[in-house]
Formats: sequence, structure tokens, C-alpha cells
Amino acid sequence: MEQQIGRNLALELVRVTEAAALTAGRWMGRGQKEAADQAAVDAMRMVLNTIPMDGVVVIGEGAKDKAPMLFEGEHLGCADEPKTDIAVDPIDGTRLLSQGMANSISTVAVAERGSMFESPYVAYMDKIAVGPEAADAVDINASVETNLKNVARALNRDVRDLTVVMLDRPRHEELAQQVREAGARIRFIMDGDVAGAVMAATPGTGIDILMGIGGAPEAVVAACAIRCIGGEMQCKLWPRNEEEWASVHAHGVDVSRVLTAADLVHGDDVFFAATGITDGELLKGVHYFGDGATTQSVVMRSRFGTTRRVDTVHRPSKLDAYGVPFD
Ligand code: VTB
Repeated sequence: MEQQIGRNLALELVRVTEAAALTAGRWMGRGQKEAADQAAVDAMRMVLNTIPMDGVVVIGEGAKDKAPMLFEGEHLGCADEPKTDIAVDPIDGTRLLSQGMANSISTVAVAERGSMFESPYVAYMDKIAVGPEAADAVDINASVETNLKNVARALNRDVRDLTVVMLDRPRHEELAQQVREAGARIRFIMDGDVAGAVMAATPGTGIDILMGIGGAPEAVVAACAIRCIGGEMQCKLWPRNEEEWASVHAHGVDVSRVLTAADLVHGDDVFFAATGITDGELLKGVHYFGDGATTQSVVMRSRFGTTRRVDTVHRPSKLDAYGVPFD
């Protein structure tokens, strides 16, 4: 039984995203994206290396020659087992943070080695994501109207009662028009469709479905959360230019393939943690006070479907003594 229950790695991963949020949060509204990202990356890497596992970064800050840390292929952790894949987004919404806007979060996900989908040739995916009640109601190949009608039926609502979240981008002009014609409402976000997908899959956020095109790495991170929550996500690779189309043809990539959450991250034990950096619908952001700070996180595991919210009070005077990153 002990082996079956095993460690909930997510309860350890939350310290990773808390540390990233605490250090990145200092840069809220200061207009310095690079400094904020570096702070989050440094803190995340330090704490990840204290976790007993042999993790390999699959979704990270980029290729080794472009990212000094948290690069794809980097090994993190302080033990030989379990061997895991790691997906990190130290700040999903760096622009949101640097411009002092809502909903920037720090995220990390871990799953068995070799379980996370990699998209070396295509940077974006067309996505649809919903919570458990509507998990069987979506089909990314169906029309926007059909999807909204089916999700409304699954949620026992009218289409006009649905709220769709999507990135505020020119490429979504036609999508937004179709949502409006179907009668649903829209929550535009400037950035951060990981939080967008998690909001769509989490009851009580006021968001019912994520639609639209966003980063492929972010799709994998979001899929880890969706696997834990029990919602569904369907994605299709979306080549954005001639160069990516050439790669797709040269490598025989099937862009018609529908990738479900289980395709984006398979295996039976997925762990996800996220900490709010700026206040948002999903999580409160970091709040600093005289001798400390508070953070709010969500901690999930797919095997038992547990989702925890963790409100933490941090004491820098004690953290400093142990070199734990605080600000
Ligand atoms: C997407 C989205 C991310 O950046 O990658 C977006 O998935 C970039 O889209 O959450 P554009 O290239 O159209 O700006 C984020 O919003 C933040 O990294």
C-alpha cells in the first residue's frame, strides 16, 4: 500500500513555484521582463535541485545554447530515482508581471520520464480545454458553435451563460466573432493561457472553456494540470510560418492529429504546482508585508485526483538563514 500511495511530489514542487513567485513578485510593474524571469529561474532551479528525483527538463527556458538554466535536457534533482520529466514555466505571463497586470503565475509539472510531448518543429497549438463536467463534450475539429452548444448542454446551461477565455491576439479575430455569433461571453487575456486553461477546468473561476492558439510548451504544462483535475484538453499543432511548415513536411509531422491531455502527458502519476505571482481569478498573487510575504498555490496529483490550495506565510528572516530564495 505504501508503494501504491508513494510520495506526492507536488507537495514538494509547490516550494519551487513559491520560491519563483516570491523572487519574481518583487518585479511587479517594474517594466523589466528579463530581470523578473532571471529571478524566477534562479529560485526555481535552486529549489528543484533539492528535490530527491532525477528530473530532466523537457519543457523549459529553451535550448541549451539559448538558456543558461532550466534548458531542455538539463538534469535537476538530488537523487537517482524517480526518473522524471520536468516542465517548467517560471513565469507564465512575464509581460503581465512586468506591466503589473493580473494572472501571472509560476508553474512546474513533473511526470514519469518520457511521458511529456515534445514539439521541436512547431511552436504553437490550437487548443480547447474544459473541466470534468464537459470533458466528453469537446471536439477540436467541430465548429465553435457546435462546441459551445455541447459544452452548454454538458453544464446544463445556455450558450449565453458560457464564458470563453482566449488570448487577445489578431489571429483570434475570426474565433472571437464565431463565439459572439454563438452567443457566449469572452474573457480576453493578454498572456498566460496556462492559467487560462486551468481556470477553464476549475469550477468557480467564472471561466468555462479555453479556446484559441497559444504556445505548444504551455499546452503541455496545462495538460499536466488538466490530467490532475480530470478535465479534457484537445490540441492540434499550428505551424505559424513557412519555416515551420517546411519542418513539418521534412519530418513528416501529422498536424491533423488531435492531441488529448493524455497524449500531451501520459503515465498514471502526473504532478502539478502553480503559485500566483500577481493577483488573478485563479490564484492570489504574492503579498509582501513587514517581515514576510504570503503566497497562494494550487497543488495537484493525477493518481488520486487531489487538488489542494496552499496558503503560505513566508518568513525571510528564517529563509535567509538557510539560503532559501525569498527576494
Ligand atoms: C503564448 C501563451 C503564453 O505567450 O505562448 C503567448 O501560451 C505567446 O503568444 O501563455 P504570442 O506569440 O502570440 O504573443 C504566453 O501568453 C505567455 O508566455
